[in-house]
Amino acid sequence: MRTQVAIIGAGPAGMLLSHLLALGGVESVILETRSRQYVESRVRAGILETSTVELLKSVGLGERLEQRGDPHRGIYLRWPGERHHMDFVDLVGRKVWIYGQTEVQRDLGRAREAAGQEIHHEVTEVALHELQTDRPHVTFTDSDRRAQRLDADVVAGCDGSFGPSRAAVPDAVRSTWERTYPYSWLGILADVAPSTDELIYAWHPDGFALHSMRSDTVSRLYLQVPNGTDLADWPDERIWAALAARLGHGADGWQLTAGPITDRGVLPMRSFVMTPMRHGRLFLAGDAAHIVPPTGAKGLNLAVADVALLARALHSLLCDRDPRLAETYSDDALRRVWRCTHFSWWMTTMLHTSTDPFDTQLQLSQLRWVTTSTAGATGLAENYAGLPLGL
Ligand code: RFL
Ligand code: PHB
Repeated sequence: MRTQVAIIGAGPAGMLLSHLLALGGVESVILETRSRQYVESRVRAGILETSTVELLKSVGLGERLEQRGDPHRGIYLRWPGERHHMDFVDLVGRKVWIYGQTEVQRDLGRAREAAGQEIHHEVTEVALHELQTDRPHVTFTDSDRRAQRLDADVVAGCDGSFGPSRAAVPDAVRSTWERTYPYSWLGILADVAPSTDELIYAWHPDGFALHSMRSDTVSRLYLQVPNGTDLADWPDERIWAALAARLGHGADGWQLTAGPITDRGVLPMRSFVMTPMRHGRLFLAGDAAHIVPPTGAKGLNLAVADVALLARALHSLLCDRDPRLAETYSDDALRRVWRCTHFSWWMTTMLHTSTDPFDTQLQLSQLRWVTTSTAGATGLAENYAGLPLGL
């Protein structure tokens, strides 16, 4: 098999890249270890920045997003005795949208299917070769257990945090930066109308809690829990009681309504960046190159921002024989990556309860500052609602 761009991974980064490349007349083939059904039903991100929404709309992926996406003006920040609304529209003129990653993934799946995109699902043994030549190739075993070889001009590593692309960059030329956190999130999806109109981020001595949502009838909620938490120790009643206490049920008449839990999981928190995001003819995008803790709602948006840059760079490289954007891709993408890495770390360390009493006082001081100072609030709003693409 031969194509222009071999894309590894059919998550949002890989699927959107194939879509943008096709619009510019560049061919690609996607390889994915999971089934389409699995990829489209993974419950993950929920918040899209303005620039993500604008990009999706501008490339014909906005129809369901416009019908079902729920624009929010901002978020609530809460801690015992305090409740503040941060209005991003007033502060920086930008909104955010509630639109699940599952929906984005379905929109991409339908669009690529309609365009006849070649996607090999349920492949195994994906390996990257000859990345430093202009004839790289990828070998894999297809779903019928046949060994295959895909030749390409370029390989795009969009295979998330556990894929083989990142590891294909030799240790001698790569640098990694990492921070692990002493806590995880226990996340639930529940068949109950959200108890809030916009997201609530809550600091509480027992630990952080977040009230998010997917629709008028489905809520998404998270609790800070220690690393290594076993879901078996968290029956439904314990989850709802902890959420009620941390989110402030009963304070100023606010009530949290519980409901049947339909999905649950524990996810560790990690910050990770690998540089450069390019090695020869291999280009990394999304979680394959960087991971942020979810507190800033940045992971999916950052994957989209990488891919917007990468599609343009590959178009110039392959259609105009102009390598300049491909050469600067890593540095260009990393500016936003580090901004989002800092913001996600900052939101995480401001909101997750620490055992150090000094840290606790700093957190409360920071919360008071961002909720009472226009300068502080604007900084949070600008980062959360997201910078325009290209910055
Ligand atoms: P993905 O989505 O992980 O896709 C990578 C794909 O590669 C496949 N793969 C392989 N394919 C071929 N060969 C191999 N050897 C392969 N190994 C793996 C995988 O099966 C998969 O299909 O990475 P991508 O495309 O870079 O997208 C990144 C986003 O998925 C991620 O950053 C976000 O979900 C992060 N995130 C959030 N981001 C936001 O912007 N806003 C949010 O509100 C938000 N909330 C979240 C989140 C992530 C979460 N979890 C579970 C990690 C909430 C959660 C709970
Ligand atoms: C979500 O809705 O899943 C969500 C929202 C905001 C975050 C993280 C996750 O910061």
